[in-house]
Amino acid sequence: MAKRGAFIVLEGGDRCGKTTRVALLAQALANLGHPTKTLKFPDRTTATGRVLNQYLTNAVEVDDKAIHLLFAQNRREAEPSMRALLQSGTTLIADRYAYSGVAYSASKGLDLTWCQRPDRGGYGAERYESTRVQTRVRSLFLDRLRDDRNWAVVRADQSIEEVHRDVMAAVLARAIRPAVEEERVVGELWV
Ligand code: FDM
Repeated sequence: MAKRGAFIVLEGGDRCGKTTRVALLAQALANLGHPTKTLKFPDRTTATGRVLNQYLTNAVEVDDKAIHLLFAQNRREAEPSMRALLQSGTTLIADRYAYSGVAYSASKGLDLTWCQRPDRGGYGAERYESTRVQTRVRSLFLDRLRDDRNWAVVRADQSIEEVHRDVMAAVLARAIRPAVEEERVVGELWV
């Protein structure tokens, strides 16, 4: 069986530098010879993504549980092509994924385990940019989600080069090595 690609997710609060990190990481992994593609969630270009964009920019109101499921649906739409890319050896780097889904919805009071359900196997200017929401999201990321076996926490209050060094160390150890050296098939999140 051909080696599969790694699936790397960068999560964090709004405006913490994820987009810069994704670009730098993609370049560094490509330089190491790994075919690499970047993704961003929510993907605001699809039909579900356009509704999510309206929600995030306060153009429409949507029930908390309904919008959570729509974010999950937006990821599910991308799943077949992501699996195909991973299985064919392309490493994927996502700017946010299901951890944001859980942290942002749980920050509004939804049950954390309920929030994980739609992504389980088989299945500022913007609304959230307030200190109150970001503080709750941060503690959900750090206190409730960090024990996850896939998860590495990187301090963002360092220079761009220092953060990149820490991101690379985490990515090589947690994602690239298991994907490339163990020939595993692409699994499920939160099984
Ligand atoms: N967000 C993102 C969620 O609330 N749920 C999700 O499942 C995902 C993927 O959308 F406020 C929120 C997090 C953030 C916004 O902003 C996306 P960016 O600037 O496009 O990352």
